[in-house]
Amino acid sequence: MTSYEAAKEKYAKIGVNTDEAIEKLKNIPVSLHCWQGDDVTGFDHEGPLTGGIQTTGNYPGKARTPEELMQDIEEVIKVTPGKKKLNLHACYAIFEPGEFADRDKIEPKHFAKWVAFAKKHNMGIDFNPTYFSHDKVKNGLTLSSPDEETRRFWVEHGKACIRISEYFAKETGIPCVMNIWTGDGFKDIPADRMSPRMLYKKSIEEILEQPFDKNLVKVTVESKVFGIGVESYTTGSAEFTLSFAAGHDGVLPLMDNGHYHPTEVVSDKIPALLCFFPEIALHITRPVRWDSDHVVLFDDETKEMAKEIVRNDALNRVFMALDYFDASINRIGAWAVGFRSWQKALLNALLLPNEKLKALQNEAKMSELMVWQEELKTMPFGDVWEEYCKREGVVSGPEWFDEVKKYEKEVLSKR
Ligand SMILES: [Mn+2]
Repeated sequence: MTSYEAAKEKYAKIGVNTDEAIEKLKNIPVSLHCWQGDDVTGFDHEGPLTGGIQTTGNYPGKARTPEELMQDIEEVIKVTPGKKKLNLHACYAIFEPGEFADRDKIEPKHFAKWVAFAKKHNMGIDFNPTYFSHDKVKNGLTLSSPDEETRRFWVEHGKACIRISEYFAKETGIPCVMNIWTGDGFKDIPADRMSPRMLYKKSIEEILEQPFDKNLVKVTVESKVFGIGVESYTTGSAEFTLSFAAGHDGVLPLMDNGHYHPTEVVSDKIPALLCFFPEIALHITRPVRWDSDHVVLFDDETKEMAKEIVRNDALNRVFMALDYFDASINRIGAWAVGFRSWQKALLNALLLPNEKLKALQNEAKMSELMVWQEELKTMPFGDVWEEYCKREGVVSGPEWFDEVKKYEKEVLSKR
């Protein structure tokens, strides 16, 4: 008997079918963020990353061109199991030599190479307007700027991104999640907290005037609590974005783990929002003290988030995307650890006897529930993970990193 067969029997005894869990996991798309490969730089500008976000570290070998970034993504695909979607930011537009289009003028053709890449790997594409790292960010504001010319520029950017998102959906045959996030806010105490929010509301409403098929483009709005240099006030706060999504048909709320106060957890917010929204979206990351965008690990909160999605039968209602960037370690290793961790969290959730646990709660058998929850932690999860990786054609143990080391030696170290 193999270790997998033994594990399968143990799980069967608690009413869990491991083969079914593996089959289900294979087909759950998770969005892989392109920006881990180049520290959120992109290809449409020179200059630093701005807008309240920051990458730390200067590990050698970062991708400098679209070709390098695509090559790196292929390396991540090699060492990670599971179905993927590609997540792009508008600043990753690819221009021909001598060609340039500013953010308000970008077109589908500037992303044709990404579409070809996604098709090659059977991936859908998600998209994000880029409201940072640009000289039209005026006094830290974009969509909530009181300067009409600035605000209009960024509204036009949003509309251009809806057109590009629809192009992605049509080309790949898979709906595109388009996420609106801005770092708009103030470093110090503002004199007027409401006017920027009224402008932000008006701006997103104007972006949504762009005609599009709501089945093809899922517009999401992401909240934030603060950013670097904008510690005192964020226009797109949790209450703002949640209310906006609730009040606008076809707009989904997007929650990022790092965008709440440190004792708040997204795992508890997922079921709260599922009571009201047909669909929601997530940016899965790991905040450490602040919105630090650390690599996702197979830790308690990550596990809890996956449990809430799986046990509420919401796998087809929650759009899952990774969103972190670490420049202090091998970027491909960072990418792959995060993707593998979320896969583990989903598999872990799929291997729980969720109906039994719910029944214990409903019968108020709380000591028995605690006993079960603790005993389940030592079930042979690793053997099922190993089998899943095997079926997906990737290495299950730490040896997967050998491939990344080889790639670092042969490719990254020569950049
Ligand atoms: Mn995010």
